[in-house]
Amino acid sequence: MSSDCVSEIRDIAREIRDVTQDEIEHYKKNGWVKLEKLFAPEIVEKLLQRAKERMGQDPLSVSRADPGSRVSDAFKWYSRWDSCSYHDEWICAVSHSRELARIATRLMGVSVRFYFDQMFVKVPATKMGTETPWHQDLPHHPFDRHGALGIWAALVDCPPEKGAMRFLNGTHRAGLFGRFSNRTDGVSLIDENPWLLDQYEISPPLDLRPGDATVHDFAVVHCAPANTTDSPRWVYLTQWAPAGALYTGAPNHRTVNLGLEIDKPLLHERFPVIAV
Ligand SMILES: O=C(O)CCC(=O)C(=O)O
Repeated sequence: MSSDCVSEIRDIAREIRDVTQDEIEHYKKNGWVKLEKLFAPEIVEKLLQRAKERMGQDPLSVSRADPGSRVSDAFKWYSRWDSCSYHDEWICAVSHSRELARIATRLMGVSVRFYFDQMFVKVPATKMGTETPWHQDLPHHPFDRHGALGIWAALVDCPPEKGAMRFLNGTHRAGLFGRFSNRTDGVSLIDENPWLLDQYEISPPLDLRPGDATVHDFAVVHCAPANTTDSPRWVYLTQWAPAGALYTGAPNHRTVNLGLEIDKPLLHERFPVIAV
């Protein structure tokens, strides 16, 4: 990539806006926040274009072993391109930008480590894009502490019927309830803990425009409805961890076979601390 191109990307990254104090307070209180117009239209267009080039207009997942090829979707309800910034320098300049890291830092309140990114495409329900059951992210990740978060940015219009997420306000402080993301028995976190619906309010249905995002704490209980529209829900997700979090060894494809040491920070080129 030429240096001109890199400086053009840096300029684009400057168009990722900062968070306001009200948004930080909403996030701390509820464990999630909606950030309207987080990404400028130029960024959204290019992210979408690159995602479609790699995944196809009628998207399939990108193979982790061979990022040049497409494979059927392992989890059926969405197609994904994992670690896209690792395979695309333009995306990397956005995902690893100070601007995005600053948002994660200000919401988390500590220095942050880039953890992962992904094109996350829920296909229409007629093609298996069914609901994402209630779950927390944190039990699936190898961190010794709370704080990690995901920035989930819509690249297309994303009304409730296309699968914009719902959150149980404040449950990031309610404790951890276990691993429910990849269950095959159909049991969701709420099936085992129905009392949560009495004690915590469900966030309102969200209607996101391209470039709007929701940010959520890995510990907040959340879900997403099925995509009942006839087109794919294109989303770009980045995930961030507290820089000081220590690796616990809990299995996750993001960290497997990277030589990470238990009880040490995630010292690896894939997980840089990004100063803001
Ligand atoms: O996009 C979805 O359907 C679910 C996303 C989610 O659970 C997450 O990003 O943690």
